[in-house]
Amino acid sequence: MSTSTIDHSVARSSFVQEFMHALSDRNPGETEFLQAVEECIVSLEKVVERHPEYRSAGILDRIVEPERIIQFRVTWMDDQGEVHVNRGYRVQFNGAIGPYKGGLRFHPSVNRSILKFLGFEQVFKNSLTTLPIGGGKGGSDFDPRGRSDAEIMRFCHAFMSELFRFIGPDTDVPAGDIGVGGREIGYLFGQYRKLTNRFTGVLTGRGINWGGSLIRPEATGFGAVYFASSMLETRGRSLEGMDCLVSGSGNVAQYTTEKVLDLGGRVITMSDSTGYIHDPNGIDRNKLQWIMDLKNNRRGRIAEYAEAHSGVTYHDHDLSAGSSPLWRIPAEAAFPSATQNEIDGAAAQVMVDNGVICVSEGANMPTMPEGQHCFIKENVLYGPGKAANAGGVAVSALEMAQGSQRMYWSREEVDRHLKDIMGRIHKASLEAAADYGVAGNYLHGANIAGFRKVADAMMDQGII
Ligand code: NDP
Ligand code: 2IT
Repeated sequence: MSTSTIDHSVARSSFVQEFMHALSDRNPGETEFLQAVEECIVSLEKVVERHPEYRSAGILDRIVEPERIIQFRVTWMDDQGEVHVNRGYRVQFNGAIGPYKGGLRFHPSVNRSILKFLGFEQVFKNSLTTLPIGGGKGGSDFDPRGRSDAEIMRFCHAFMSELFRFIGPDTDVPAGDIGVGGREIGYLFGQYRKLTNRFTGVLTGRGINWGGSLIRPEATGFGAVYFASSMLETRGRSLEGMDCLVSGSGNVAQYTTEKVLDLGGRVITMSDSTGYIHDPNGIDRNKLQWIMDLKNNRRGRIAEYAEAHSGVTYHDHDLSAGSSPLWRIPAEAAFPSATQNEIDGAAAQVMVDNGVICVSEGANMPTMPEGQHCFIKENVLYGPGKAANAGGVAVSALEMAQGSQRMYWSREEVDRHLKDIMGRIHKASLEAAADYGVAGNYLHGANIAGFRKVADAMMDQGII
């Protein structure tokens, strides 16, 4: 047991201040990346105090520097014959424990900072899964909204025409993220196969007829709910009968809602980038199916849900102006599942005041630092994204294993592995937190548990 404990206060130690000062000088303007690192380094300070060998081997300085960043031009033609140029990226952040692994995001907000924050988080998350995968992330500032199927296909083919040189089943294995689902993975895989003449497990989230895994589409949302259940269990509670807030209405939000229903809870909100719906009667299975059709096939706005169902209210929100009013609706559990920085300090305080006792992050870094402090101070069961949403990448790694074996596992078998992995992440996070004197703090616990395995692998491999 350590004698040193981690400081919960907002005030930063001089070690953290100096580290962040140097990092921000080296990475000017990369606010999301700096935020993700700071959130982690506060936990790691105590680890390097206990393990001075990490400090002398420069592990912290190395772990915040991506091993490689690739940036490329993506040129494509729209349906009217107009030529467009987008930026494509792949951040190969850390490969110490396995091939780089992480999603591709297609969204107009994508830039180096966002992909570096996501890649950095992915290193710790992938380590927590206990599976042999390093961390990476990629994507483009391409905006898929309003684009035809043919345009999406041409963009994906153009994107892969550059990316294919840098990835491979033992090198770097991308998957989906915001704006990249089964359809896009199909087009990306087709182009990779054409260019290389190889059918390999170079991407995950593949279709079930061409190397995909059952439960991969469901895995992130299911996993976030399994994680919430484990957290609630520590207080003798369950999701049964609980009102839950879900944000987003994409892949993660949809399967979070499905699993909450399986476990007897009620989801009363969902959202998209333009607004949110509040359904006090709860989104039942039929209504969820309706949302899946709306979002996955018709590609419409969540506002349409309020027009099609009675007793539902819809409100616009402008997320650039602050957290969505969605978070002001009284509930007991919350599953932020849209994007980063959705919950600020004020929104977190309102959630706590209104009865939220459990927050499980399906999205990556959805809670801002002030919000995290509020949840921890108020003793909320707070599951940070790198632990709570690790189910998606975990089942991606199971897809890689099935592909290597040329085998398919049943739904039940994959789901059993997923539950087991989420349970182990929960346990490892709790144990690491207790070991460092911050029992019950999943944020520090996940950072520390994820870090140790990568740091030890880097030590074993020498100064590279
Ligand atoms: P989808 O593209 O399927 O859905 C994203 C949802 O979030 C949509 O409802 C979208 O609204 C909304 N959204 C996206 N960007 C913004 C924004 N800037 N402001 C407000 N709303 C926004 O993505 P996923 O469900 O796959 O991803 C959601 C989150 O989960 C992300 O943080 C992602 O990194 C994380 N994640 C995803 C994993 C996966 O396996 N897919 C694994 C682990 C984490 P609209 O429909 O209007 O675009
Ligand atoms: O953020 C994430 O973990 C993902 N987008 C999934 C990555 C993956 O490789 O399945």
